[in-house]
Amino acid sequence: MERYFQPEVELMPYEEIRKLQNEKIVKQVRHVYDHVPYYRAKMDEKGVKPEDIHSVDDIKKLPFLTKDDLRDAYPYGLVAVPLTDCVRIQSTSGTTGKRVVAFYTQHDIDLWDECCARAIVAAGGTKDDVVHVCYGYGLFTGGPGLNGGSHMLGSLTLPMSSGNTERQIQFMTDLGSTILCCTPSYAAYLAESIHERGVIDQIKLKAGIFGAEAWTEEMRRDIEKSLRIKAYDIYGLTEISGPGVSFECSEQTGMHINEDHFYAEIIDPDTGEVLPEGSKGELVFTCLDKEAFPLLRYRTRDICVLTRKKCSCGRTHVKMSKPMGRSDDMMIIKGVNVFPSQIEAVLINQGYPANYQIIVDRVGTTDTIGVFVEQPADRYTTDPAEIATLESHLVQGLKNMLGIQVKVRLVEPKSIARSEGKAVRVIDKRKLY
Ligand code: DLL
Repeated sequence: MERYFQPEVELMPYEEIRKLQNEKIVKQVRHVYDHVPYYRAKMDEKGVKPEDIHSVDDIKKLPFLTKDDLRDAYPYGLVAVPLTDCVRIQSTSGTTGKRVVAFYTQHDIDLWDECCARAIVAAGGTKDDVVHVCYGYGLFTGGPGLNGGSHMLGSLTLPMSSGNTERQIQFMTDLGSTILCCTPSYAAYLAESIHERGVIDQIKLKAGIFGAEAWTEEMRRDIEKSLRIKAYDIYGLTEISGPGVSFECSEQTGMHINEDHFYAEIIDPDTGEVLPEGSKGELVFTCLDKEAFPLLRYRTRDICVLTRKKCSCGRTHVKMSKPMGRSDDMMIIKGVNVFPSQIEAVLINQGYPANYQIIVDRVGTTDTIGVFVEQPADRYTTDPAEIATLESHLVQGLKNMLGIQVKVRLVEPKSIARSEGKAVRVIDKRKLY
């Protein structure tokens, strides 16, 4: 069993976690009510007072917060401490509308670093590791989060940031990086580039901590095989702190949520009703002990399932499944719900790399969906008959998975732009009309 960082909380029996959460939520709600007029007004409107909250069971009485609230209250409306007590801001990677800005006190940064340190330990990391961080640094939380966790653990940290693949590989070989932190799409690209340069035998990686975007089990297997590592998922969002809200352990069957800091619920996205354990629905987080930006009942729009099944790693914290795509990633095509991850699974199962682009359009009143798929470099063909056969296999596979007709066009290796951060998989032209 790997070395644990904080067994006293991570292996805590369920009743004790509950007790800790109950103590924290009472204080957290009082802090928010007293210092965030925006949320106080929402509570007042619902007729809920801090005195009504005695335990996490009472959380369901509280109003939800959504991304729209964050935009309404931009930039300072949800900050719960004087600005002079804040030491950092970070911002979401969203490209449309007003960005969401989150604030941190030093306590909040320490808490976040601790969560990321736990994630690195769960991936087998120790102070002897060389942690190569190529998530973006700056406003995006990926770089600063994993950087902070690696420091806290005492590992040698390489703050590479994203991009410059040549230099990434050079440092990786010269400095003997053992743990790689980046988006799964960039990990796949790095793997491809490492093999092209024929330097895989000089790579000392043993593990990767990949997150910030949806990725499939098929993609995990591909990356593990090509980089000869174990690949761990990590989840988080800027609004709640950043990466490390939850992370995978050696069992690789879902991510343990840091329940001593974040309380998770699953709700029906349409009615807002709290669903029982094991149900699929929208993930909602309540911060339990943050100072500057303590969001209560924040709707993530990520769809997943929670489970308390005993985990072989010994950790007792509740696990969330891989998000099955954001509720706002879901495309409705001819009335059918389609997630990019379903398409990716079909492609990888048929031996294609995860380099694809989905185009959704509307012709007259009919939705259409097509996908450009890169051919694998080692099986590249220009023979029209062979291409037609391969395309029709993919069309059939997608039909079986989704129940609708998807047009497929095989394209040359390397013709689809690679991403250094979060990959852009879908172009929905309907949104332009
Ligand atoms: O992506 C934080 C992060 C950085 C997580 C590095 C993991 C690693 P945002 O830019 O605010 O923060 O985006 C948050 O990204 O609501 C999910 O929809 C998605 N997401 C994050 N991690 C995963 C994951 C960072 N492991 C949004 N699997 C979240 C699937 C993920 N989706």
